[in-house]
Amino acid sequence: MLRLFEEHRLRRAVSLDGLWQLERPDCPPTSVLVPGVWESLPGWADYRGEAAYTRAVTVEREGPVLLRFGGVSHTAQVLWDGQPVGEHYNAFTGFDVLIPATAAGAHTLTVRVDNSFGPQSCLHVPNDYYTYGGITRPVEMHLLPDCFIERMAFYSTREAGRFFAHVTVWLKALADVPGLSLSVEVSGEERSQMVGDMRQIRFDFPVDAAPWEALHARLYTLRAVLRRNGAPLDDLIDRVGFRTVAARAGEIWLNDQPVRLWGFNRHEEYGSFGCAVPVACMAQDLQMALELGANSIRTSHYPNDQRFLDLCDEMGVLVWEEHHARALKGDILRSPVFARQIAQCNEEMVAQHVNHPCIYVWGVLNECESDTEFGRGIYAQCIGQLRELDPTRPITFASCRHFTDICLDLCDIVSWNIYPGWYLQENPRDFADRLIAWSDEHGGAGKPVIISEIGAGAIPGYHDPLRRAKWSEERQADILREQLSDVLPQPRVRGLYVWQLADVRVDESWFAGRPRTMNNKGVLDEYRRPKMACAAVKQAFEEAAHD
Ligand code: ADA
Repeated sequence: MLRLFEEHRLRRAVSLDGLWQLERPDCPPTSVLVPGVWESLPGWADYRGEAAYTRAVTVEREGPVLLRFGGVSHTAQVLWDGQPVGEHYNAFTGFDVLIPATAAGAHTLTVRVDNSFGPQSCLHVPNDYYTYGGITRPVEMHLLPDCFIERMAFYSTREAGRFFAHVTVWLKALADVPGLSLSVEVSGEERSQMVGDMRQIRFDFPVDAAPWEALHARLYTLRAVLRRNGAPLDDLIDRVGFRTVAARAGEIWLNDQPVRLWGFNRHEEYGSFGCAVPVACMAQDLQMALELGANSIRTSHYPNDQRFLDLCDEMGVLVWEEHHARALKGDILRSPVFARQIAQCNEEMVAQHVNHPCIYVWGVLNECESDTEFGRGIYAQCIGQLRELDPTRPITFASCRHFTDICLDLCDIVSWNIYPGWYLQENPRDFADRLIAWSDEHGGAGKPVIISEIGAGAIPGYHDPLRRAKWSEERQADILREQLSDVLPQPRVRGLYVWQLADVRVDESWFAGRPRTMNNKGVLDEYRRPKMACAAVKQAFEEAAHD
């Protein structure tokens, strides 16, 4: 299932996870598990191109059907009984395909998947992480009534110590359905309203609720029920937390208290499962990060699986969630395809993830062109769009344009990717001090600062007793120790993310700079075996927590 809890008590939602048939022109069909990446299969380890997934589906009754995909990497064309019914681009956001009228009985569902690079794919490019192929997140089929709940958005405010719930519910009608009413319920408070011809209905009401805090999560069930002449027709359930978040006066505020964040950048990837990370491995990642003293994760560099965010909600781990853009260059940024794809990614990320209390900030455009006037236009566009879609969260971007960035005035939190002692032969303390002083004079004054990436690489198991050799575990540990002890206590630094939690596969084009064709800056290897750097990071995070 797409989430870690039941989203419906009334609506019939069926999981389509399990064995599907996978085929491509030069290979016999094979049975594969969905979700998964095709790179896990014998003979498919480096396949880039098109392939088709097919399975039989039984629909229990005539009527509208919704197919809900958590993620397909990276382009999907969906066919129902051989007829095209929908398509989607981008591995890291989900999508729905609505089939307004379906006969009861057996049907065939086919998903044509393409993971190739080219002008039609501006977000998935050869990169410092791998673009896998496949249906990589869960799939569900929903049997719908003629009018149904499309989605709901929740946020909370606090006045005089009391929380207020703000809930917007979107309905979709496939036919004229009279006599509709809608109710929402959270923490024992219920509100209802007649629907008439409204398709977007908002409720605002006070609630007695305990706050959602970092590492101390309190979650509440929010349920919307649609009724026809009083009889239940459809419902939708989400889990929400009551909290406020803000960035002002140099601090990040959670429930009006300043918080300091430290943790890891994490790619959604695990050994031979690629980006289709099993939920047990997601939980293990969080447990290991917490054990190392982290209280926060950055979802570099794309929106994550809902189940990972569900775990963060439950464990009280604060999340920097990022849209999908890593170090994209001028020609891509100038393409109209990019403008469309990044706008769609922003829309889907917010619509799908807005209710997660764990997300405290949206990140955009990691290391893109924030030092040119043209690039500034793109940053302004993305940040403006996100502010409209979600006015309740701060916005940031991770920059490597040290001493040249011209976009810091656009965001709420200034974030720097720095690698002193690795790419830069600089003393970490001096470098961070100089950079932060510079950013304070170039649009960042009064804004909290996050060191969004810092780290060094090590090939797992490669040791140097002299602690000098590049890629040795000892050298990585020493560099990280120095970086963290220098940078974490910097008074303007309100957050820091080590690059990165675990090693990941990279595209072949990174061959020259990446031993094992992996990004080896994990403190864990790709199977979560700890490197020596873990001890250095744990000590630094624990010291920061006791400051
Ligand atoms: C960048 C980038 C990361 C990764 C890192 C590195 O800052 O944001 O995705 O590539 O550098 O390992 O060099």
